Amino acid sequence: MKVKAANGFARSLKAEGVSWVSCYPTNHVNNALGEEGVPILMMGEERFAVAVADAFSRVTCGKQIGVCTIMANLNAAGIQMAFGAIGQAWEDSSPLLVITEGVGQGASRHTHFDMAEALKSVTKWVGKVDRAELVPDYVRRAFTHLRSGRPGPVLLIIPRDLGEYDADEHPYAPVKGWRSGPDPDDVTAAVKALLAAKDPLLYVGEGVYYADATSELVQFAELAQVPVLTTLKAKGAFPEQHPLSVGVRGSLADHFLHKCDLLFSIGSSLFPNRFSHAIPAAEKKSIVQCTVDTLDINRSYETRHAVIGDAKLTLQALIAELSRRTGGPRKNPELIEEIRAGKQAFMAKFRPWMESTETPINPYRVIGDLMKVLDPRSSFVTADSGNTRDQTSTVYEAQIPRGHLGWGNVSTLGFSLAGAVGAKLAYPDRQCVLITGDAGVCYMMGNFEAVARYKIGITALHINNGGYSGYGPGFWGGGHDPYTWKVSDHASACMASMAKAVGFYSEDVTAPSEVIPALRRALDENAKGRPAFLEFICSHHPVHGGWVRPT
Ligand SMILES: Cc1ncc(C[n+]2csc(CCOP(=O)(O)OP(=O)(O)O)c2C)c(N)n1
Ligand SMILES: [Mg+2]
Repeated sequence: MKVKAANGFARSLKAEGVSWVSCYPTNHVNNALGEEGVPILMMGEERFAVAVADAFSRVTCGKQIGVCTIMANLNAAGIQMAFGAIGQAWEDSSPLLVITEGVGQGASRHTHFDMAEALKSVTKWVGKVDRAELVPDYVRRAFTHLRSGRPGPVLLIIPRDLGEYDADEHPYAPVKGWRSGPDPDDVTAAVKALLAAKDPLLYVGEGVYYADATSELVQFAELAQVPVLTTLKAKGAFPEQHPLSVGVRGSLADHFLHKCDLLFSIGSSLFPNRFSHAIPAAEKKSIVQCTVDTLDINRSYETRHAVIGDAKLTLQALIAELSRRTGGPRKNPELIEEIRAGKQAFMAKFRPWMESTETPINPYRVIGDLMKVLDPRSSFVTADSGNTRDQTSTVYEAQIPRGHLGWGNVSTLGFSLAGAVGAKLAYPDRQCVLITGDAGVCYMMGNFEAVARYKIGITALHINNGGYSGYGPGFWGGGHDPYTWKVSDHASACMASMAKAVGFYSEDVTAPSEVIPALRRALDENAKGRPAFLEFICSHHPVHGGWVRPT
């Protein structure tokens, strides 16, 4: 049976289990999706359309692929606006599928923007379909890249004028994706190094999430009896209430990073970016790096032992080898006590801020109260760029896989809204909350209408501290950019009113005693399918607990 190329494409997405596509006009594929019964989510602008699809891939750890369509034909305005969002997915290795139209046959001389070329630097693969019957081949190839190896975004260009093909002659079957397992000799060497170390530390990256290996991780950590630190992107991959968890950042993470003589890494690039730790005195430590991508080996540090392969297969092999050598589970009560005492000291420092009754409200109070209201077993929290990320990632305890979404080198303002929306679409039964600052709110407001229109019941917490606080004076002495920090004077700009005007439930919260009741009211509204926005009038309170830098 003959089918138009764009319709054949829409059917292959259906076969791949794609349940919705986030969109922005124009793209001829949008209509084909409508005709084939694939729901489209029409967003407020391209960057958000990309970011929601990206976030969906992230929170489902690539089990479901987020797909978006963007305008890019003779008018490349859409893809130009989307570039930043695709760039973020690329730097954070997120398996995102971006669909554009491209220019028709013979029309390329009219355009100055070569989108395939421009997007190559931020994609794993670019495919341009140039004959209708090649649609299934290209989709097959795209999903192979999306489901195998190191994740990353893929761009498919599907021109408008391809015509039709015969779907019986060119059928489509979904792609499963393939994994590779580690070399047994490397596994043995890694386990020997682990057993020979005095103070090993397990350093966990997002690869553990994508390999669906969080339970193997717990098993391995308990067997090895080692402290476990996760990157910001991997927060929650190891339950943070576990006696072996040292969290993401703060005094405990700091202590064990300095103390360890062996850093045993799984699923991390170990690239010391802007929002991760460097390995202090790395030249004096042994590094074992288990990763799916050889690109990461000997990249930032000398890797003494590498184990190349999928994190789940690697952890299974490590568990088997370690059990064989140790005869099964051991206990390390001194280590457990060291972590317990360290957590107690950590909390002794933060609790006064998390329970502060000062006004304006201390931002840590908002996070502390949020932790009292949310059920950690069935919720999702993400934070935006700025102090909100740094304050949340330090004290918020993520207890389940993807109970928190963090990111790597690029943390673009406003992404937290996409993170929460992606999470709510993936896990409708979870309470999904984003924490953002004054800059983040401005970056996301144009999309509130779409979130309300689709009845996506998420809650946005706006920490209004009256400034771009990472930069201002009064926080860290003079501030590094003191001329550019003061914004969001609540007397002249009320973001909660704006949110209300486009359909959100909203409140201004000025009293600490009102934080919990307001959170409850917002979550109740979410349960009815209405998004909520709470604007907290907060104090200028600095971030405590930083990223470890080289010694
Ligand atoms: C798209 C983008 N542009 C610029 C930045 C740099 N940046 C990081 S945080 C920030 C200001 C954050 O201010 P606010 O949202 O008020 O959060 P606060 O730190 O005050 O809690 C800026 C400009 C960024 N992360 N993303
Ligand atoms: Mg601010």
